[in-house]
Amino acid sequence: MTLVIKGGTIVTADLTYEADILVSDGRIAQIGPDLAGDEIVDASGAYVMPGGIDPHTHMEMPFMGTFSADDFDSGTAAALAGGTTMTVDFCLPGPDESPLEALQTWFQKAGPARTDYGFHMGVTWWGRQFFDEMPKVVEAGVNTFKHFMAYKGALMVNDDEMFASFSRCAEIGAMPLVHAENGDVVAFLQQKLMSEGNDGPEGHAYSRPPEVEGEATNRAIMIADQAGVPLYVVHTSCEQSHEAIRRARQKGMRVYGEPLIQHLVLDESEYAHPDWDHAARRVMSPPFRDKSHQDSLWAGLASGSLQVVATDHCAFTTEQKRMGLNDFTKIPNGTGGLEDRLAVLWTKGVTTGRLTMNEFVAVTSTNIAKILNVYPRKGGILVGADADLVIFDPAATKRISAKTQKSAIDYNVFEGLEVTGLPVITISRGKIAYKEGDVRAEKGDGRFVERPANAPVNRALSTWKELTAPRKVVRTGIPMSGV
Ligand code: DUC
Ligand code: ZN
Ligand code: ZN
Ligand code: ZN
Repeated sequence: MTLVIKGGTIVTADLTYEADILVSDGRIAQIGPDLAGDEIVDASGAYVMPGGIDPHTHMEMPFMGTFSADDFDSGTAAALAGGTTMTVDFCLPGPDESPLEALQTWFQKAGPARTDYGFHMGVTWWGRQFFDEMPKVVEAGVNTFKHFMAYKGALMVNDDEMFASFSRCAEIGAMPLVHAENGDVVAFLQQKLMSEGNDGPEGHAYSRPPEVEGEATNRAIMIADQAGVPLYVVHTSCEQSHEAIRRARQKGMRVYGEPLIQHLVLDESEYAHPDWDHAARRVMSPPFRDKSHQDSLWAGLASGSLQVVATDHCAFTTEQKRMGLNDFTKIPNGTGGLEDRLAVLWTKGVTTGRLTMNEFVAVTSTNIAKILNVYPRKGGILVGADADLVIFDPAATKRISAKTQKSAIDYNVFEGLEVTGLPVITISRGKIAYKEGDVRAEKGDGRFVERPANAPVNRALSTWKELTAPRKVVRTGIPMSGV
C-alpha cells in the first residue's frame, strides 16, 4: 500500500519547489514529478511541509495539586488537528520516584498517544540514584534533562545541583534544559503581593517580572559553560532572557532559545481583564509580557538567535483555575496551544512578512529535530525519512473557538482570533492522521521516538588555553598563616 501526495509545493527549511511525494511503509520513498501510488492525496494549491514537532508539552501532568486536563489521548488529537506529528513531553519523577521508575509511569501515560512522542527527563530532585541512572535514561532514548529554577519547595533545583547535573549531562552526551526564573525572588514577591492584598491573577505577572527570567537565564548559561555543555532554554519570553542567549551564542556557546506561540501573540493586558476567569485562564509561567518583548522574540526568530516555537501545552479547565480564586499562587500554571501553534504562527508571522515560509518550517519542525538529535528521521522531507507531513492551505481561514477544538478544556486563549493558513491534512508515518476536522489516527497509533546521545561537542568558553606570557611568580618566603 503506497500513498502519493500530488500537485503540492514542498516547503522545507531551505527549499521551496514543486514535486510529488511517494510514501511506502511509512517512509518517504521518492520525491519527484508525476509519481503514482495506490492512494492519492491531492495537494494542489497547498504547501507540503514537514509535520510540526512540539518539544514542550505537559500531558496529564501532576502539578499544583491537580493534573493537567489534556492527556495523551486528547492532547495528541489536538496536536494532529494543528499539523503537529511529534510531541515531546516532560517525564517528572515524584519525590520518591527514581528516573527509571518515572519513565515507566510516563510510558504508561503515553500509551494512548496518537502522535509519535519523545520525553525529556525532569531533574526534580538530586541524589546519588539520580546521578547513577542518568546514563540509563539516555540509553532508553531520552537525551535531555530539564531543570526547574523556579517552583521553590516543589520542583526547583539549586545551583549546586544544577552544576552537578549539567556536568553529568556533559559526560553522557545529554543536554540540559532550563525553566529559567529565579524561584527565590518569585517566592518572595508572591508572599509580598499576597500580604498586601493583591490576590488576583494580575499578581501572577507582577511576581514574575522579566528581570527574574533574565537573571536565571544568565546563571544557567554560566553554569552550562563551566560544565562544558550546550543548553536549551525553554519558554524564552522576554528581551532579558533573549539578550543573555544572544550574547552567549556570539561567544560561541551552543545555547538555544524557545519562545512560545502564546508569548509571541498575547500580552500582559490579558491579566487586567475584568473577568477573573479570563485572566486566570491565561496564567502561565513565565507570564505574558508587554509588547516590546514580543518584538524582541520575533526578531530573534528571524535572525536565528532563537530557534524554536513551542507551546508548553499544559491545559487546565476553568474549574481547575478556580482553585486559585482567592490566591493567585494557587492558580494552576499553564495554557493550551498545541492545536493552534502552526496556524497562529503562520497568520502572525508569515502573512505579516516577519518570517519566510522556510523559516516557519525551521522553527516549527526542522531546528528542534536537529537540536533533539532526531533529524533527518523527523523534521525534514527527504527520501528515507518518516513520512510525517502536513498539507497546509495558505488560503484557508477559520475563527479559533473552544467549541470546535480537540483539546479537553472549555476555553481557548486565542478565542476569536481569525487565522489565515491552516493545516488541512496531517500525515503521520504515511497514514492520514487528520483530515478537515476529523482526527483519524487511533488511540495508541503514536510510537516512542528514541533520541540517541549527542556527539561530544567542544567546550565553549571553559577550554583551557596556554597563556602566551606566563606571569612571573615571585616567592617571598613568607610562610602562609597557620602552616
Ligand atoms: N509553566 C507553566 O505555565 N505550566 C507548566 C510548567 C511551567 O513551567
Ligand atoms: Zn517551565
Ligand atoms: Zn473573557
Ligand atoms: Zn513546561
